[in-house]
Amino acid sequence: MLKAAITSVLLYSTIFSSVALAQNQLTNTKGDTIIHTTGNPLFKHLYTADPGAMAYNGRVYLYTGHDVAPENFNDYQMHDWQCFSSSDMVNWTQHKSPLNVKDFKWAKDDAWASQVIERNGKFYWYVAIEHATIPGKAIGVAVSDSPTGPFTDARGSALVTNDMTKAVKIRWDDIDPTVFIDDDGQAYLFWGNSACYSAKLKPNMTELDGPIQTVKVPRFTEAPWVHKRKGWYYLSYSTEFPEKTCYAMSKSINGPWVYKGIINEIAGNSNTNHHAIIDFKGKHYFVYHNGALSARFGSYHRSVCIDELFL
Ligand code: FUB
Repeated sequence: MLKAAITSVLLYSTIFSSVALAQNQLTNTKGDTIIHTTGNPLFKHLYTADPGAMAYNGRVYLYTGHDVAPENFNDYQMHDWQCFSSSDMVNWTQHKSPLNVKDFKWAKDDAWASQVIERNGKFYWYVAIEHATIPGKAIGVAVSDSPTGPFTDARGSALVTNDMTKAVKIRWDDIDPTVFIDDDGQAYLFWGNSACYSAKLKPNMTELDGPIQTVKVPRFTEAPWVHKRKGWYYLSYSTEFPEKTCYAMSKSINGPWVYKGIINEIAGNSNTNHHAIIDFKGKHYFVYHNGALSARFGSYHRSVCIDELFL
């Protein structure tokens, strides 16, 4: 019953169902940009990717990657993250970019997928970046007193590096961090590519608290997201390649996870399919990206979209 409901969700659902290629209306105020959106993709004046979303104090905060590769370039170029906020998901404020790979002294480049979460009035931004000295991708965490920053490196070193994970022998398995705080206050970090990893976080949110586990879910590619509803844990993630978004359910955050099906089919014109799930003002939303704004190379020129999610 629940499976049928969640899998019937997304493709054409919602408050933002059509792609409108007109430019956004933009107004500048004090360094922020006000954007009146006209449909999906939300932002048409820049490329946005890998959304992490957070509902906080009556606003949705959207944290995205930023594809800046030249139009004819067939690879990622990503150096900073973007932050948008809105109280109605139609009128958005684009805040000055609060975080750049240069804010992590140990990092080389590649501002890949990320997520911000609030705990005790502080905001923790978990990011994937290429490490400058330990070969491979790594996970860092920045902290701020405000959801719009400024954010600073919370540790001065990576939280996870490629030499800490051994389930697959690739240099990009430590990407796509997501953090979930359970009802008892225990925080968990999930991340991965090709293998899905999880670990407890200490209450300070900046240190692992125990061993790294490998999470057993079928056909895991990347981009995990964890949420809980009515006593069930949901682990949604990107599967196969080009990617779809699927989900598994469990009665425990430690699994076993039972595969349930596809939430979102292959994203138009993009090999990747990275998502977030939030509740806002009594409704559920699925936040994701596609390649709709780019005629060629949409996989490297992505754009964030939001659909209502029917659970
Ligand atoms: O944006 C770079 C990578 O592409 C992300 O880390 C993955 O989730 C995929 O979207």
